[in-house]
Amino acid sequence: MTFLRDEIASQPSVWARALELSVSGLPAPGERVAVIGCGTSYYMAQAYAALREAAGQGETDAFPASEFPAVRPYDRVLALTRSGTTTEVLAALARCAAPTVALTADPATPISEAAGTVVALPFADEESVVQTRFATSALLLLRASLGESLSGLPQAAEEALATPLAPELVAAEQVTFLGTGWTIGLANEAALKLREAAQAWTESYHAMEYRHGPISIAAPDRAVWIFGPAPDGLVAEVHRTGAHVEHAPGDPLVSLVRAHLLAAAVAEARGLNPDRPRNLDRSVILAGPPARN
Ligand code: F1P
Repeated sequence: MTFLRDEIASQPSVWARALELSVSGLPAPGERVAVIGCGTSYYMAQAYAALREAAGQGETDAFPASEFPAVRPYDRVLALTRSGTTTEVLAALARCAAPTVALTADPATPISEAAGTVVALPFADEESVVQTRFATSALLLLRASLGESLSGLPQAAEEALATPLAPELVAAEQVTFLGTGWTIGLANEAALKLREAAQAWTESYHAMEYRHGPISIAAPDRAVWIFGPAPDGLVAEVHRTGAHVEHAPGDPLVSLVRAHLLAAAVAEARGLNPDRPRNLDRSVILAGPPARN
């Protein structure tokens, strides 16, 4: 058993704990908000930003922390960081004029000095370098703050964890993940998970952009995984390429948990330790002052 497997499996109970939290300091309706993070945390920022804006709660932009445009007049900046130590996140917060809030697994880190308000999810912290449950729990908490009713998701995740993956997915030589709106962030995250944990060849696209070139990659022994609603005709079109299509009904965040399972399964099939991915640490801590934009 790896930490990654344990942490993936713990998501139903960790999600239930996240949903019990009552937090303050998160963006209020009507505020103009920027959400920043790096890697997985950036992809969760993308998902939340799209959901918040779609919910009519205000203009919301997501940026990789390194690209945060500090000159723009935001009402609040939200940073996501499991470790609380990622250099680019700390540097971006230092340049913010607006009130800042950070979501972290570890408040005993520099993030607590850098952000005006800290929301901690220590019970979602992880041993594996590869993030799963912190990211999904943070997104769940943020979705709940938008007024979504999510009490059924822990049970749905439990069922998803108990359902075997299609053998075509585990054997696929390449997987492309697609999304629309908020699920673009999930597609990006799923693709990153397989690269980190399993050194797998993955790609991710906006679903409607997929026809504009990337579909050339689809072929037998490859797979396409669609998060959220599939654009009209796309599933049939991908089927015609011979690629396996994965498109589960239900909440797309639950589908992301199955992508976690795929990352673990492919790593195991390749004899890799997904807890300690090649060339990767728990967080990126850069020496010297980070580049400013
Ligand atoms: C962000 C991150 C992770 C990545 C790796 C390096 O960390 O980029 O997404 O998987 O572990 O760090 P954090 O700011 O959320 O701690």
